Amino acid sequence: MEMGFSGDVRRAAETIRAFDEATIISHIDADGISSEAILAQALAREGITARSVFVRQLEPMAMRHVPTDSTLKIFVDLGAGQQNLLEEHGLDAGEVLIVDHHVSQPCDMPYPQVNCLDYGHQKLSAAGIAYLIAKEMDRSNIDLAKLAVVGNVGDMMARETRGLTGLAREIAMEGVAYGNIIVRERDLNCYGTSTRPVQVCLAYSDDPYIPGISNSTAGALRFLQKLDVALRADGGRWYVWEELPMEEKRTIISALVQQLVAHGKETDRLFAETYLFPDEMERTPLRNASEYATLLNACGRWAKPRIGSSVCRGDRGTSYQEAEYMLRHHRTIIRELLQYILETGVTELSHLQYICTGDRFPDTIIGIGAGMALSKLNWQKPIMILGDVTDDPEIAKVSMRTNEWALRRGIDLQQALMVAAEEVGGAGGGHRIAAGAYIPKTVMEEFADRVNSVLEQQLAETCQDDC
Ligand SMILES: [Mn+2]
Repeated sequence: MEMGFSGDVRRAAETIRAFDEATIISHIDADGISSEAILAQALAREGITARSVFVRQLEPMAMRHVPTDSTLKIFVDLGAGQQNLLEEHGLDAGEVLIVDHHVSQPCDMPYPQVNCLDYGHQKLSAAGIAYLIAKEMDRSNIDLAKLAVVGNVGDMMARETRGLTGLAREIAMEGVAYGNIIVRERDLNCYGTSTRPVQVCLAYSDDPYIPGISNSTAGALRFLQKLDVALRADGGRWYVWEELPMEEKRTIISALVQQLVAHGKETDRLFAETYLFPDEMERTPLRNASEYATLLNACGRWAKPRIGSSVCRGDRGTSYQEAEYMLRHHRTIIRELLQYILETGVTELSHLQYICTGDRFPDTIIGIGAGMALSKLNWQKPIMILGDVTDDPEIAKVSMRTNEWALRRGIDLQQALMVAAEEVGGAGGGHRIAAGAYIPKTVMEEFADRVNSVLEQQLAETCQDDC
């Protein structure tokens, strides 16, 4: 039997081929939606009928959407950490396939699973694995590499390394070979390079923070006007970064480097590898991986993952219009959340900072808010946001975020939330850098204290070994 990750991928493709019908159970974020779209298309091309079920989280309540029928149940971007739930639901090992990149839960039932974590691939998302399975089913599925890149970028696999690495990057290069991806190696590390006027793009970016430019559209415009570059097209429209000639991009980047150097700042984070999609319409959020992923996240967060999935499958009509509307709405609410956090202020404990947002914002976006707020607050302390859950008045949703700096010091949010949530009768999970939990609302403050002491312990343990 072929061993290793590629063996698992091959067996998964064989399992899928053995069925005529499948149910794909996936997560509502960009990675989950792109994973579902990859598998749904690969299955359809193979003549396998597939129905999709999207869930916010695979918890007991959500299990009722999982059918107990003769179809193959493919759990993607979830399932590894909830195998006991599958067993309780009465699912047999022969009718399940788990495609996941989250920490696996021990389970008596030997569910077949393709999980890159088991082989040390930390920087590959579920969409990447789904793509590898699709390609194993048929080489012609190489066109789906583009969606795998969207999923990987959406799951932050490129963020800390400022570009995809390992298998995720190999997949991007397959898209380059196919022709629907362009990789730009040392591009501007900025969000909105396909849709925002250059000065807006620069002003909205604060990583790295550039004095006089970050957080100031007027400042960014003054900066650009001093350079010899054309900022407007015929008719007065502002150019977006992506459409500037290479030479002008170089002029702007070297001026930005000078600006950073003049303030004694590092210039590394000014650059990142970016992924462009030349087959999409210019100046739309579908033109690059990070804006495409945000569009899918917006669909999921507003309970319309199927709209996102249609866009992934090529609908550029009604579904795309609806998705774009949700993206605009999404940005407004996130901006309000960030403002709320900064204006209200966080409670600082010794090893974390937290804030309760109550019912002001939907629980589906507080994680994004946490990530954005971290860079504007004390970045050395992980941030925790607690908020109400729409459909359960007794439960609070917890979202935590930290950074690579803290990970290197031994912080593991997944472990901290899992341990602390279990103690109060809740449940937690996720990744070392970003994790979440559901807990009873009555114990929010004790919970924050408890997580604080787990984090303290994690740091102490790492220091014993290394310091
Ligand atoms: Mn994922």
